[in-house]
Amino acid sequence: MRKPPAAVALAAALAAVLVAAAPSGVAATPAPPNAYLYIGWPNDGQVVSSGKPIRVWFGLRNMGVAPKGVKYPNTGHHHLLIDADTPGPGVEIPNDRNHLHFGTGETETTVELAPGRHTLQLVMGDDQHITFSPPVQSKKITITVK
Ligand SMILES: [Cu+2]
Repeated sequence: MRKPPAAVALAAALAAVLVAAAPSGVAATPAPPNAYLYIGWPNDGQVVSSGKPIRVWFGLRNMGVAPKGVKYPNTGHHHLLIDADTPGPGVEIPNDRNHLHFGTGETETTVELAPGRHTLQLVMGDDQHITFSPPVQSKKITITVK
């Protein structure tokens, strides 16, 4: 098998870099003015008992909740990030055990976490699970499970 000429490989690498560097916030849904997202419970620094579900309350002001797939101005749905960083504006929020989607419009949940320290943070996503611009996200809190 022949290797591609170095120039072709370089061009491909450069194209990959350009795609990765493209501004991601351009097409993001604009955030409603004064949107404010917060975790109502637990509190930052809270110590909770292991072995039982931890209730998490989602607080949101100046913005509405709509199920996933429903495009309506100034609405979105909640995402709870566990031990993860927010992805920034205009980015599709991953869907895995560290990024929980609440696509039917839930405003609270329960989670079970292993003993230790964990961070929790909320971020709103639009009808397509894409973060707003600017992002609507809560303060990241740390809790201890023991
Ligand atoms: Cu979502």
